[in-house]
Amino acid sequence: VIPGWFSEISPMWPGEAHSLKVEKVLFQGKSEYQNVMVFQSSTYGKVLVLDGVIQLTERDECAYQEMITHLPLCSISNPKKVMVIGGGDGGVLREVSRHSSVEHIDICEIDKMVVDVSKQYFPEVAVGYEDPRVNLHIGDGVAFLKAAPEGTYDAIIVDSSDPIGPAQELFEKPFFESVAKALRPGGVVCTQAESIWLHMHIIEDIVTNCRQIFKGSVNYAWTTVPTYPSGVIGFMLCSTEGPPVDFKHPVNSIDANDSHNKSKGPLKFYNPEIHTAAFCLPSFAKKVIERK
Ligand code: AAT
Repeated sequence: VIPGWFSEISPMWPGEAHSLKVEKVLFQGKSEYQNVMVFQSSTYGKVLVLDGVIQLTERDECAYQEMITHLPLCSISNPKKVMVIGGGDGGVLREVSRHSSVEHIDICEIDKMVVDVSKQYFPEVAVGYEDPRVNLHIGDGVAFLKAAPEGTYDAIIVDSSDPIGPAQELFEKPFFESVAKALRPGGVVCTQAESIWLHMHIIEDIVTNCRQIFKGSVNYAWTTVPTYPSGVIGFMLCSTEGPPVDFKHPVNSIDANDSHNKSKGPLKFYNPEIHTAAFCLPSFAKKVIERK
């Protein structure tokens, strides 16, 4: 550990640790679920850390939040009812609310401290909460979805932390079963699905489960996020039985002139070309994911 630097050390990426220079620690607290920290870094703006793991930085959050949201929402026409699991910082909400067809957004975040800290230190991310279509539920996403009425959502976005700690069950089969039940026929899910460089075994398990549960299509996409372990992160995108969804060819675009959009500023990362490209996999990953 280098004095004055934050190093992200975890058994989920043994033998390596990405470090950022710390200008100032702005917040440190312990919630019912995890340690919460915010610091000002020298080169990535403010950083949100949960249990020693980076959740977002101001500089590169766009790459993650825009992709985890627009990959599913631009793959179907006129999404109306959207559910977000996790994502307490509000960044995914900010992106969902760019879609003018959306009428109702539920979010279920387990940790109220993440919501409060984000509103205080990350106003440009937490701006997502200002949309009147958003309904915030504080609680466990697993229990929330289990209790959700069947066939309700057009899209479910699982913006979850890593499977050590409160998010563990969000990577397990019963959770994916609840997701499938809560979606309408031909509805879509996009879940945070870790790194092809570090977590091929986790990805393999997710793919196996999803192929059994989602009778529409099952795809893996990825993006670059410099401050996430190995600098890349992936998403599992699936659809339920019903009207077919071709995730690789977006059918829905984001209208830059829409009033919902003007107030948020332009997209920084997502465009239709990068949407299609995100599904191209390196050979070593393709071999494992497409064999499943
Ligand atoms: N958008 C920032 C990126 C995240 S945030 C993940 C969120 O999931 C956290 O706020 C955490 O409190 C919440 N969470 C964890 N478990 C649950 C649960 N069971 N129910 C609801 N919310 C939950 C993800 C960063 C990925 C990091 C990659 N290394």
